[in-house]
Amino acid sequence: MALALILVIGISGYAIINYNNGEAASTSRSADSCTNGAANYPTCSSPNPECKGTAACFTDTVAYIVDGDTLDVGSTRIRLALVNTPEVGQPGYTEAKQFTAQLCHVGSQALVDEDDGQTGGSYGRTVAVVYCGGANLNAELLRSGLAVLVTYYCGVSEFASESWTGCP
Ligand SMILES: [Ca+2]
Repeated sequence: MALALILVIGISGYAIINYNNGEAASTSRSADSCTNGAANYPTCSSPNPECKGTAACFTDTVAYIVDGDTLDVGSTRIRLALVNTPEVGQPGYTEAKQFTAQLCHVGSQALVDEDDGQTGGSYGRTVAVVYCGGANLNAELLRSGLAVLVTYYCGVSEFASESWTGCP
C-alpha cells in the first residue's frame, strides 16, 4: 500500500515537472512566428535569400564544420555574425556543432552574406550570415537556444537591425 502511494506521488511529480517544462518551452520563445522575416513557421526559411550590403556575397559548398559558430564554405572560413556557441569542452558544444552540421550539412550549398559592418573579419575568418536551404543559420542557432547573442557587436553589425538578432 505504502509502495503504491509512493508510486502515485512519484508519477504525479513527474507529470508536473513535464508540464512545467512544456510551459517554459512555450513561453520562452516568441510563439508560432519566425524572427527572421520568413512566414513559414516552424521552418522559417525563405525560398531565395539574398545578400544585403556590398561586402562579399557568394554561394559555395559547405566543406567543413569547425564548431557551432564556425564553418568552411568553399575555401572560406566563416565566423557567424553576432552569435556565439560554446567552445570545445564547454556544455552545449556538441549540441551546437550538431545543429550547425544538420542545418548546413557538408556537401550542401550555402549562401554567405558577409557582415558589411565587420569586413575586417575575426582572426582571419569572414564574419557573415550563412543561409542553408533558405534558413538563416545564425538566426536558427539563436532561436534554438544553442547560441547566445554577442551584444558587443550590435553596435557595428550590418544585421543588428534585423529582428532575429534581438539586438537592442
Ligand atoms: Ca552583407
